[in-house]
Amino acid sequence: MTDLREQAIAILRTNDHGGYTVPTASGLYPAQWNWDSCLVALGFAQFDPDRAWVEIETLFDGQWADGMVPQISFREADDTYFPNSSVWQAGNGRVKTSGITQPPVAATVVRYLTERGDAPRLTERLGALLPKLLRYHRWFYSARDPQGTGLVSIVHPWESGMDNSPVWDAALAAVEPGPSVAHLRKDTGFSHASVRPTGPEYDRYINLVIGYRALNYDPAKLHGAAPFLVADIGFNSILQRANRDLIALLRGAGDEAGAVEVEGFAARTAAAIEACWDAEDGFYYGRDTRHDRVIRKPGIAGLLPLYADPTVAERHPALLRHLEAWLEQVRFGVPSFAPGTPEFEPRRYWRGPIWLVVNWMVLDGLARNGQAALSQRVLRDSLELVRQGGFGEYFDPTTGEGLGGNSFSWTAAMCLFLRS
Ligand code: 9YW
Repeated sequence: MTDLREQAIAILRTNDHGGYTVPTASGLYPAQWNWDSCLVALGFAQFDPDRAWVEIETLFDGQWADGMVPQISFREADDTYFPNSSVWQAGNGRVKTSGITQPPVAATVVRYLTERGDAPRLTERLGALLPKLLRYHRWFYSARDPQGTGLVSIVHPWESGMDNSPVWDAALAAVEPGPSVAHLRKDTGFSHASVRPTGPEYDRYINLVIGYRALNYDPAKLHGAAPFLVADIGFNSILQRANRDLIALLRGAGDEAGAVEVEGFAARTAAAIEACWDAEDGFYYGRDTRHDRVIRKPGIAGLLPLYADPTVAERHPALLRHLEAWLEQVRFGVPSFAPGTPEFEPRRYWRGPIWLVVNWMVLDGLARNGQAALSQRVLRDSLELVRQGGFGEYFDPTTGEGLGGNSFSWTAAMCLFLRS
């Protein structure tokens, strides 16, 4: 058997469709996904630094005039995916895209690539990307937090990247299902229906898209009209970490005005994330902005303030006790939702399975918070999962079985990155 590193490199090379990487070789996702591309760049950086930058550069070719970086850029035949570009009917004139975004890891990844310092034309490339990153972050605060609360809201579960997490159940149930799309779905032709989101969830996902399409994805209208409007704790933590990384990049490049502007965003968000701490449960919860209520559901997103802020563990050791309790109940960590709860399903997508990209955020956050032993535990589990479960899309925390799409790009990338 070839070495894991060689297998991971082969997967990234195979899934490289010419400057952008499809998430899987299986045909399940025939396009460029936003956070997949950024996280895949961390893998390319381990063997082809130039190609790592190209991944981010192509992603930003899809950026909209208002600054949004879309969830999906459609760059090839997309008939095996639903909803494809003909359903979304969106883009920036150059690239066909979806009309929503995804967790903004770009600035964090660009900082990592910059600090490695091993790519050709680095200063020039960073100089070209920085204004785009700044416009992206500005867009979040104007389009998705018009009241200046410090928390940005997502308008679709797909924006969270954690599509069918139980965290969305109540907010999504309040959305009109619209007509059934069961006959249009393509995903269940690639993966068994039992490990994918359900029919009622898909009907609502699509009905949201149709509603937003009718508004031309205009942010000024979306925030007021979106039936699904959620200030997710994971999304805001990822944005906050990216704010901090963007500040460092801007300052490093001598853009003091830009750095100060993002410091303003970050100060608001730091305070707002802290206000999400629930002292009674010892956990961080996001809010349903549309219905003005706390979402008291223990998803892995509640651990991500660790990734945003190195002082969380010191302030809230109770958060670590949750993680330890979760790890005691499964063979491998970290499950995407608290095991032992009625909603926990170890094989169904974001309702329990492990996703290595989120494992990276958790273990990185733990390490920055001085929790070396716990961080090492999550690292060991992550690499062991690939060793014995292969390069699946996600993994069953009770057995370690790889599930979903195969030869998965971000799993291969995390294997390379975490071994480095
Ligand atoms: C979809 C590509 C994407 C990821 C998401 C994951 C899934 C399905 O696959 O979304 O149809 O968009 O939930 O996080 O980016 O790997």
